Formats: sequence, C-alpha cells, structure tokens
Amino acid sequence: MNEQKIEFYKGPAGGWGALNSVKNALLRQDIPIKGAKTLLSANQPDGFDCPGCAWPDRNHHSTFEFCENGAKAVAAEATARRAGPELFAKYTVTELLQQSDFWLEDQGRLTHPMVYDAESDKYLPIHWDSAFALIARHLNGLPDPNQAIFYTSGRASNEAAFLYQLFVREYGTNNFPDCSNMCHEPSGSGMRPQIGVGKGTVTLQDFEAADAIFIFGQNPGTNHPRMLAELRDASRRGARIVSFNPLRERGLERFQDPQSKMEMATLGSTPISSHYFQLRVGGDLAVVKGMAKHLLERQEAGESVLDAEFIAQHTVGFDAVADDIRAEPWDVIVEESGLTQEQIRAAADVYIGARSAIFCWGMGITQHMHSVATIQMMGNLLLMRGNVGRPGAGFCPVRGHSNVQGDRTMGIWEKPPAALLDRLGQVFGFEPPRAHGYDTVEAIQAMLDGKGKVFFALGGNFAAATPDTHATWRALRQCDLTVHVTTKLNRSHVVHGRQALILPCLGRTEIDMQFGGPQGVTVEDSMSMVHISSGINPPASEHLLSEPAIVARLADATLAGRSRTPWLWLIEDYARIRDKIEAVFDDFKDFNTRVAQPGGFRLRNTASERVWATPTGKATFFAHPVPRDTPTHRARRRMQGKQRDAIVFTLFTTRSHDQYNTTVYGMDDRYRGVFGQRRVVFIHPEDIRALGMKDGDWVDLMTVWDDGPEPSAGPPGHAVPGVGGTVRRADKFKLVAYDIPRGNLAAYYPETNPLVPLSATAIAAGTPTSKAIPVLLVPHRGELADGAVASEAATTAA
Ligand SMILES: Nc1nc2c(c(=O)[nH]1)N[C@H]1C(S)=C(S)[C@@H](COP(=O)(O)OP(=O)(O)OC[C@H]3O[C@@H](n4cnc5c(=O)[nH]c(N)nc54)[C@H](O)[C@@H]3O)O[C@H]1N2
Ligand SMILES: Nc1nc2c(c(=O)[nH]1)N[C@H]1C(S)=C(S)[C@@H](COP(=O)(O)OP(=O)(O)OC[C@H]3O[C@@H](n4cnc5c(=O)[nH]c(N)nc54)[C@H](O)[C@@H]3O)O[C@H]1N2
Ligand SMILES: [Mo]
Repeated sequence: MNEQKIEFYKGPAGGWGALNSVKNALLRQDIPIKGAKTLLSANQPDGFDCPGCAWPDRNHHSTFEFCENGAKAVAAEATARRAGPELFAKYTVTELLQQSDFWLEDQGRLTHPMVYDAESDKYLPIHWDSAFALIARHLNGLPDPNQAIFYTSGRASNEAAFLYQLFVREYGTNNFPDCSNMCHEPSGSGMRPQIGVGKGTVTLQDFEAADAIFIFGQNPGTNHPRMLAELRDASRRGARIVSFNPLRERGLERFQDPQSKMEMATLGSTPISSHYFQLRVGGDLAVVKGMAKHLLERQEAGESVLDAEFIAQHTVGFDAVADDIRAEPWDVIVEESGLTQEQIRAAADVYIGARSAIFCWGMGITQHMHSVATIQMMGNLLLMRGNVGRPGAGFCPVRGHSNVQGDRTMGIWEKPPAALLDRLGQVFGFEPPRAHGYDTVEAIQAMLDGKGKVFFALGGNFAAATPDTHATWRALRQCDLTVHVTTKLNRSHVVHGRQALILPCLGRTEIDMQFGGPQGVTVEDSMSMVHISSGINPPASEHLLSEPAIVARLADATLAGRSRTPWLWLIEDYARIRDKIEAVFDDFKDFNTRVAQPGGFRLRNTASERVWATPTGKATFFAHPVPRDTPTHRARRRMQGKQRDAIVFTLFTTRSHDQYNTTVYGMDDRYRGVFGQRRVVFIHPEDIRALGMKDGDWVDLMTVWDDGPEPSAGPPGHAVPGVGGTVRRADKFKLVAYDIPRGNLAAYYPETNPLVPLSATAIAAGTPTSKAIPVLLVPHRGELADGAVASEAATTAA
C-alpha cells in the first residue's frame, strides 16, 4: 500500500502515469503482463464490450483503444484470484462483515453458489437446482408478488435484462429498482417530456462537428477516459470546451493521449477546456438560467441570437419561459451560482458564438433535489438556438454503467409504459401487472416497513451503493431472503436476510458456452449504439452460470406450469432471445442480422430527427425558478437561531480515480493529489480557518436533516449533536485544503453514504441527493461513533 500523502498533481491526465497504473493493476490481480491479451480484446469486433463505462467506441476496427480505467475494470474481472468455498469455511459471516469493502472484493472471483447457514454463521456450497428451488419456494410462498423486489445493476446484458423483466412480470410485479434510480434517472425524467426521448441525441460524429462542448458536473478523466480522446480532437480543431465544475478536474484541463506516440515521446499534451467555471455545488440551474437571460437580453438589444424559426416551428412554451427568465433577478442568479454576472455572460457568449453546441452532463447534475429542473433548463438553452437534431448539436447525458441504458430499453423500469406491458402480454401470453413498482429508495422503505420480504439482485452492491447506509442495512436484514447474482464478494453478501444466497455468474470477459455453442450478448452504449459482446477467457470456475441461464432456470423453477415461455429453450441459443426482443420492440427489427454487422447499429432516436414524441408533438420549454429550498437552504434555516455561528456545508460525494463505484481498486486519487488514503474531505482553506482548525485535522461529519437531532451549542463554527431524531454521521475524515468554493466540501463515496438521508431525493425522479448533503463538521473525538459501519473503519485499514 502506498504511503499516505497529499501532493498536488502537476502533469496532464493520461500519459505515462496511466500506463504505469495499468501495469500495477495487472500485477495486483496476479495477471501476467503478457496475459494482457484480455485487455486488448476490449471493444473489438470479436471481443467483449468493456465493462468500464457506457461511453461509445470510436471504431470497432481500430486497434485497441487504450483506457486506463477500462483496463482496471477488465483486470478486476479477469483476476487470477479466487474466492472459493475454502474462504467461506475459514470465516464466519460476522467476521467477513468486519473486513473492508476493498478486502472483500480483493478475495477474487466467486466460484460456487453458496447458501447462508445460520447455525454456523457461514456460507456453505449449494447445488444450483437446490438454490433455484429455495428461491422459488420463497417467491411462491409470498401472499402478494409485490413483496418481492428485483434490483438490477447496469452491467447486465440486454439478453439477461430482457429475460429478467419478463420473468419478474410473469411472476407478478413491477418492483424493479435499479442503479439508474441513483444515477441518470433525472435525465430521462427531464428529457422525455421536453423532447420526447429519455436518451441522449448525439453521436460521436456530432463531437467532430460541434463548435462548442459544454460539460456540466462530469469528471471524464476518471470516469469516461475515452471521452478525453474526443475532447482532445475537438480542442485541437479549435472547438470551445466549457467546463462547469466546483473542482478543477485534471482531465478537463490537460490530456496527454497514451495513443499518441508524439505526445508520449515529447511529453506534450493538449489543453482541454478553453473556459473553466468553478461554480458552487448545486449552482447549475442558476448559471444556465443566467446564460438564457443573457441570450434574451442580446436578442432584445436587436441581435439575432435565438433560432426564431426553430422555436416557432418546433416548440411550445417559449413565451412563458422567456417571461420567467426575464423575471429572475441577476442577484439571485449570482448568489446561488457562485459565479459573477460577467462569468455567466462570458459563458453565454461562447454559446452564442457557436453555430452548434453539445451539452454533456453527469452526476454533478443528476444527484440533486432540483436535477430534473436543471436538466430542463439546460434543454431550454439548447432549444433557444435550435441545438438539437442537427450535426454537432444536442443533448449528451453521459451514462455510467456499460449497459445501464440498454437495461432500461429492455424494460427494467418500475414505471413501465402501458404499451410495453400490452406487447409483452401479447407476445408471451400472460397478463402483466399494471401497478407501478418500487424504485431504489422506495424499495428500501418497503423493506423497512415489512412490505418487501424477498430481495433479489442481478449484480451490483445494494448495501454499499444506496443512501442512508444504516437504514438500508436494517432493511436488508429484515428480509426473509436476499439473493445476489454476482462475480465478486461484496458488502451486500454479508449484510443479508434471514436466508441468503450468493449466485456466482460469468463476467463479460468470459466464454459463455450453451447448448448451441459459445454465445455473445448485446449492449447499448450512451449514444444508443447496440453491439455484440463475446467473452474470450475460460470461465473463472466450472460452476459458474451465465446471467441469462440463471434467470431462465429460476423462471423455470418458479413459474413451472404457469408460464408459456420456453425458458430453457431460449437460453440454448441467445439469438432466440434476440428474436423475442425483436417481437416486443419495433426498433429492434432484424435484430440478429443488424447486430452481426461489425460495430452493430444505432437505435432510432426521434429527437435527433426533430420528430417530437411529446403529447403536443413539439419540443417543450419548461419554466423553473432558481431553487432556494435545496437541502442546504433547508438545513441553514433549521440552524438559524439555534447556533448562529455553526457552518452548514454542502458536501458532495464523488469517485476517486482508483474505484469503480463501490469497488475500490486502490487508495490513490492521482489527479486530485491524494495518495494512500480515502478518508479525506476537501475544503477551502478559509473555511478551515473559520472552523478554527488546520489542514490535516481530523473531523466527523454530521448531516443536518429534517428528521435529525436538534443541534445544540458547541464551540464556535462547530455544532454538537443534540438528542432525539436520526443521527447520520461519518467519522474520522482528514481535512485537505483544496481549491473548492467556500461552503462546499467533497469526499468519496461509498464511505459517506451513511450521511445521505433516504428522504432527500430528486423531485420527479427519486434520485438520492448524493451531491448535496448539508453537513456540520465536528472535531473528531477519537473513537468511532456508535454503530459506525464496519466499512467506514475498514477502508482505511486496507
Ligand atoms: N473508473 C470509473 N469509471 C466509472 C465509474 C467509476 O466509479 N469509476 N462509475 C460509472 C458510473 S455508474 C457513473 S454514473 C459515471 C459517473 O461519472 P461522473 O458523472 O463523472 O461522476 P462523479 O465521480 O460522481 O463526478 C461528478 C463530477 O461532478 C462534479 N460536481 C459535483 N457537484 C457538482 C455540481 O453541483 N455542479 C457541477 N457542475 N459539478 C458538480 C464533481 O466535482 C465531479 O467532477 O462514471 C462511470 N464510470
Ligand atoms: N453517495 C453516493 N452514492 C452513490 C453514487 C454517488 O455518486 N454517491 N453513485 C450512484 C451511482 S451513479 C450508481 S450507478 C450506483 C452503483 O450501484 P451498483 O451498480 O449497485 O454498484 P456497483 O459498485 O457498480 O456494483 C459492483 C458489484 O457488481 C458485481 N458485478 C460486477 N460485474 C458483474 C457482472 O458482470 N455480473 C453481475 N451479476 N455482477 C457483477 C460485483 O460483485 C461488484 O461488487 O451507486 C450510486 N450510489
Ligand atoms: Mo451510475
């Protein structure tokens, strides 16, 4: 493990540091460097789709597109380490619970299906058929199918997801919480009523044509490294790149392309952002509304900056929204955005100067209470200049998990459209349930209320990824049965129901052999490109089943005699599953033929053709006030008069460079200069002073929320927890003086998840507000707080 230090990173993103980091990742997973063939097959026409992120591939024929974090994701799956029955024989589950998240995953790939044995407090091997019978017994024993909950993480293939939603609906519920509920849900919720599709409208070709690219709340250097190659090319041809981010993320500033022999040899690099605005956390709606106001002001001064023809022909609602924007005072915009009027006008002038513009966004936009409104305000600004449905222009929500978009396309959705249900019913001969199901937060609440009894997860790490960790753990532990289809051991397997199963599956990198021969699966990226993915490695264990096979065999066991679907026949050859997908979704016409083309095909996107699938048949402007009731506003009001000098900060939780969501690969966050540690909190130096503390001091974080304890008086600048109510705290974080706006803090997820209240969610999307947590900082008192979760203590120990 690296020495702990904080050291400002001076180099560009990418470059030799990236190559070096991949070498270390391979060594960690005991993969010989010459065995790196696996890495070279990622995103090749006859290889597998990189499990890293949902950014599309430039060209399936090109030589290997190097991506540091893609390589780390592949190495984590292709690891030579194994977590077999010997591991489970050695430790009780209580002992495993004491281990860190890092340690659990680091044990390697799971090899056998395992069942929890309460008597010995250990997981024991179980036969697949017995495992399916156990689940079927539970499911068929429930008085109401809505007491079962079926979670999905966005790595599941289209084929697995399609069978899964079919099985669950034939069983009788729409309870489909998924990782999307914590991620880009607001993007779909915002765009669907606005432009008639819930997906991005651009392709990579648009990146070649855009005059300006605006990036809101996204850190591509870490989370979508292949996007940097597009940004680099855009920057080189003179396109403007404008970033809005409270932090100066290295990848948005400079990039050294590991694929460019020239840049690597000369240590040259390319500047990325031409403009960088360090707005306040949650200030985006104000900024975008300010930009729109500037456009209106210039238009009214006699210039022609609006696309009047587009507005007249293609949209509704413009006049009302223009009035609303005019009425929004500049001082509110400035106050809430954290930028000056000049900065906002400058950003708007870049926008006006661009014939075509793309807006990209990530979690810095979606994980807020007003995320849907912010996305629609961004949409307003795009529509004002007709920046959709023409080359170089459009909406670009940058998705996370490699197939999260495809899973939703396949029907993993707790609020399914009636047309989908009708079609499923016709094709498969059953009456699908009509009532909407639980999303992620509602699912946790249902389990807490005793309304959710069986929890089944197709991938992911529910216990660590979700908000309000203590509440979630209580929820899972109240279940009669928890089941996880998974590749590696994680927190969710050791925080379990009265009965529990771990079902190990094949990963993307592995050969999926069925009766009809080796099978490929399909995935859809962030730009609606659908292509095939075929594993190349032998399976990590002979006992693994593929995800489609697990779902089909479970369906066969559960729905025996009730279902007309030929479950076991379908998985003999996945082309049969694709035929069924085609039968349900018109956009998948000739699916098997089209997906066999190298590079696959693009799904139709009506908005990109300027066809508006909205109730009015037009694109729609939406008015929204600059929010003044965010969780932080609420918390500050709550503290008023209680303890005047206590500082309520807005904390956002984010990813380090060495993690994939809840999977922690290592303790470094290279580009932010953090090494050998994760329990840090970034804070403005003046704020440290205002607290009467110094850089490097240890603090505890405490959420201020409606149901939390009344704060009581403490030392100036601090607060002490009062009594009563729900205490949400995360203890022992090191203050790191950082270039971040005053009043804002940043720390890593998942260590900070206990701070996110279950009831703090995005309006009209339900997404936990993980980027806007009102917190107080208290000097660390020495020992961990009561009930501090094991992972809190343990991530540092690793
Ligand atoms: N290597 C790697 N790749 C990944 C993942 C991973 O964990 N590791 N996760 C995958 C997944 S599921 C997802 S969803 C994506 C996530 O990718 P991102 O969307 O990049 O997610 P975060 O790391 O949470 O970073 C959010 C960014 O928003 C900024 N930010 C925070 N609050 C605000 C705000 O209020 N306004 C603005 N404008 N900016 C703000 C932060 O400084 C940070 O730069 O990445 C995917 N790819
Ligand atoms: N505080 C805070 N919380 C957040 C976020 C945040 O920014 N801040 N981000 C949110 C976001 S954007 C997301 S998407 C969620 C992520 O939530 P999840 O998708 O639930 O979590 P992951 O960490 O991606 O899941 C990792 C696990 O997936 C399993 N796995 C890996 N590959 C496969 C596979 O091929 N098949 C199967 N069956 N299992 C596999 C492994 O066991 C691994 O432990 O977290 C959310 N939570
Ligand atoms: Mo995500």
